Amino acid sequence: MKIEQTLILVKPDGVSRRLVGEIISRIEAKGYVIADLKMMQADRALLERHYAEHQGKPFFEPLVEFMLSGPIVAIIAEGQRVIEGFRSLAGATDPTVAAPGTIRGDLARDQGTKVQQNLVHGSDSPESAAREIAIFFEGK
Ligand code: D4T
Repeated sequence: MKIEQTLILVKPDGVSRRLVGEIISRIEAKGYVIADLKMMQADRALLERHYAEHQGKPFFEPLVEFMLSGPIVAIIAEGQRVIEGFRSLAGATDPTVAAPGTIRGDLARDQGTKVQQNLVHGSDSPESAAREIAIFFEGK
């Protein structure tokens, strides 16, 4: 059986707040394997591909601007049901209501910005994971 993989991003707020280690620790402590990892500065073309489903929504441009505002860390994590498991570790999109115990619930809050600064992204389905891994890790 092929072990499932997911694409995780530590967003610019996670890097600038020095939470990369904390976030990776939570992924590893849960038992998932870090299969690949890189720090990078995303460009607009890459983000427009990644967030294609959100094109035209009011938060799209603020989201792209936020994701361009500093370096991010792209991670491939793997393990049985890691897609679902990381979404659970991350917590709800809105950090104000994300459950305590989750990455967003413990470490993020509303900053009054046009887009939620919620520390992490995680793929939401096997199809998204395959698509997003190909965007951030060409050739994988
Ligand atoms: P990502 O994609 O970053 O893991 O977040 P989610 O899967 O939890 O949320 P998403 O793709 O629906 O949204 C992408 C990104 O946009 C921000 N956002 C989203 C926002 O600021 N306001 C909104 O109403 C929505 C839906 C948060 C994450």
